[in-house]
Amino acid sequence: MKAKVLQLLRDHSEEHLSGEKISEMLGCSRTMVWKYIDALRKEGYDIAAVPNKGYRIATEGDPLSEHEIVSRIKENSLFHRIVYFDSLDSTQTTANKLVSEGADEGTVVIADEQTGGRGRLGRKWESVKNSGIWMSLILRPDISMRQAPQLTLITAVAAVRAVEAVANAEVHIKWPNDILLNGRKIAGILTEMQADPDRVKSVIIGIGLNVNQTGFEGELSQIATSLAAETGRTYSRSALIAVLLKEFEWIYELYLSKGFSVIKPMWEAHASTIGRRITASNLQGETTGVAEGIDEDGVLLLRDDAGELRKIYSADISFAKS
Ligand code: BTX
Repeated sequence: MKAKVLQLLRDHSEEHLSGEKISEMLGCSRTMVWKYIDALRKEGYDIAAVPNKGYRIATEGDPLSEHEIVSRIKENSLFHRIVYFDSLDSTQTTANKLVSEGADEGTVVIADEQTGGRGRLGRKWESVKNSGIWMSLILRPDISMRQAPQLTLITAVAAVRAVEAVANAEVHIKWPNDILLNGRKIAGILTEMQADPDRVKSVIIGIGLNVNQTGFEGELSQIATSLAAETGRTYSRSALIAVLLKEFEWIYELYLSKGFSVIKPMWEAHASTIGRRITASNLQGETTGVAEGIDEDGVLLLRDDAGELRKIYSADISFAKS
């Protein structure tokens, strides 16, 4: 209900909304409306009350809470359950626990801070408080294990579209899971799955997106960036989360009904890897050549220097000298 009050105030931020009107619209008593407003104010929302006119919400900062996020998500969204924490070790770990307890598709775990945020191969993902989007989506698609990596590419398309819509910035995807703005990493995607030998049981997609950081230290100062650092303004993370989930939902549904071939051109339109000379490093070693594209499964096709077309299933990519 707090989310509904918040949504109403935001939808009418140009005018005052009386307690009576809010109580009518939400079907609760005026005393309850007052209690919700009081609770929102205690959380830091600037809600003015003018006698005989009503309530009006002032321009917001960037608060993050379950009702703040829920208030921005459309009804009947695939993402019907938001599980929010001020601080977590890793949203992936919590999502894994929820999956083992039977959490259904469309559950989202979000934290304001992660103390043990992780990337691929056990790498650390810096996730400081008040600055980024650290979230994990729980999905239960009816796909084979071979198809699961396609979900990383789908998520990358959704993330790029969301960032471009909100920040009007041009963002690129570096295969498979890096999102780059002006050549630096603003987001990473970590896809983990639970599977039987032939079918996927559940997939947890972790998304880390740097939003309002003003800078990075140490090793990250050379490779990472945030939306705020690149565009010179700050963003509402909850609004960006809502756009990202909306983008993800329709692309995911399109994928489930029509297959990856429909998503492939959308991914290619944003890929910075294709046509470039790159080095792919993985447990098998290093391969340098020209990235020719991805195949129908989302596997990277790399023409190596001996002219042979190689399939790269997973690797770290760096751009090589031509
Ligand atoms: P990755 O293995 O491709 O990238 C990890 C590398 O990225 C690190 O070794 C470091 O060089 C760099 N890095 C670390 N933190 C940041 C940052 N904040 N911004 C830019 N670069 C950074 C990428 O793995 C996948 C990351 C997924 C993170 C999400 S957050 C929500 C969910 N929970 C969780 O623990 N992980 C995922």
